[in-house]
Amino acid sequence: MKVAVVGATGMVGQVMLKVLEERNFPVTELIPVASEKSVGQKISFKGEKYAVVSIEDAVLNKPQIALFSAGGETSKKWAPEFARAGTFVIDNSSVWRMDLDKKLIVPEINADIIEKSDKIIANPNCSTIQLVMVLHPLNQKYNLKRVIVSTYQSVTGTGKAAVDQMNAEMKGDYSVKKVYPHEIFKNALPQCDEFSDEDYTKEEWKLMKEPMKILQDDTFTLSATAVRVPVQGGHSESVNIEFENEFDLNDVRKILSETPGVQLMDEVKSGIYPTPLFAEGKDEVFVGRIRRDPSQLKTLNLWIVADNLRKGAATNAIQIAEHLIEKKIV
Ligand code: 11C
Repeated sequence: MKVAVVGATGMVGQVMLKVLEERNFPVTELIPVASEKSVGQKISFKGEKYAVVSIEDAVLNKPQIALFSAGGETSKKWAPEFARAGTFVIDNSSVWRMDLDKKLIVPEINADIIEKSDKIIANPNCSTIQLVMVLHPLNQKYNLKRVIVSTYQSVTGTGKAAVDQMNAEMKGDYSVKKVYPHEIFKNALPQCDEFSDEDYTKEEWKLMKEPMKILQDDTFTLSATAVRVPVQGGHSESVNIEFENEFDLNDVRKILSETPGVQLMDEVKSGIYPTPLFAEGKDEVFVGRIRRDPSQLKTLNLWIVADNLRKGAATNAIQIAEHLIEKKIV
């Protein structure tokens, strides 16, 4: 496969390259794409050096697959150009996710809806992916009624400049350009991304809309609060789930322990529950702290953690690409 990675020098792009290598994805030619200032820079991949090319040159090269993680504006302008050239675009930005003509895919849940005509496929938001990986199997058995999620999102979700801000603040240096409206070190900001409709942030709206599309189920409601915390990598979520049906807690644990891509870590007596440090660099979605909500019937609380750059972005995108190959769509 001729594979373009658009945004190859960015945080997600770098993890995409690593995951392509690790999973031994059948890359015959890598086309790393980045902004004009990086053109010509060499990228190492599987022991070879590849020169970064411009996006114009990458389209002309007609890759079979293009993994995009270069921001919404680049995706909006260039994904259709690649699609016209016959490339399958797997896009990590938010621009196509809620488009009625585009599929929003988490492979373990809904890869079977992808068709040959789907030339632009959307990768969901990182905090959405880890949430639906847990909601989906429970919805199938017990039927979701209402979900309340509060996130604890790491700074890699914002990008390199945010990591630089946090690291500088840790050293007492407050001179670097602030990415966040407040200090992030020793802090918690109830704001991920910009504020939008009804005083919710864009991140909260993604969390409140994308799950219904992925699960193809609009019969449940979902309310979200997204918080940025001074964690380098890995997003955590505290989730309150009300079901239509009565559930059995041991069965919930059994279902999650048997769900591909989900790893149960729920032994509180031994201090076992997931943390972002543990999840860093791993592809699974980790779940623990599963307990009944004593304030309401048919309701439970749990805690979900995943590496936002892996399953939340790069790994999910590459799993979609693997599905295209496996089903002979590409
Ligand atoms: C964050 N979830 O942690 C965001 C990053 O729509 O793909 C990814 C934004 C997106 O801030």
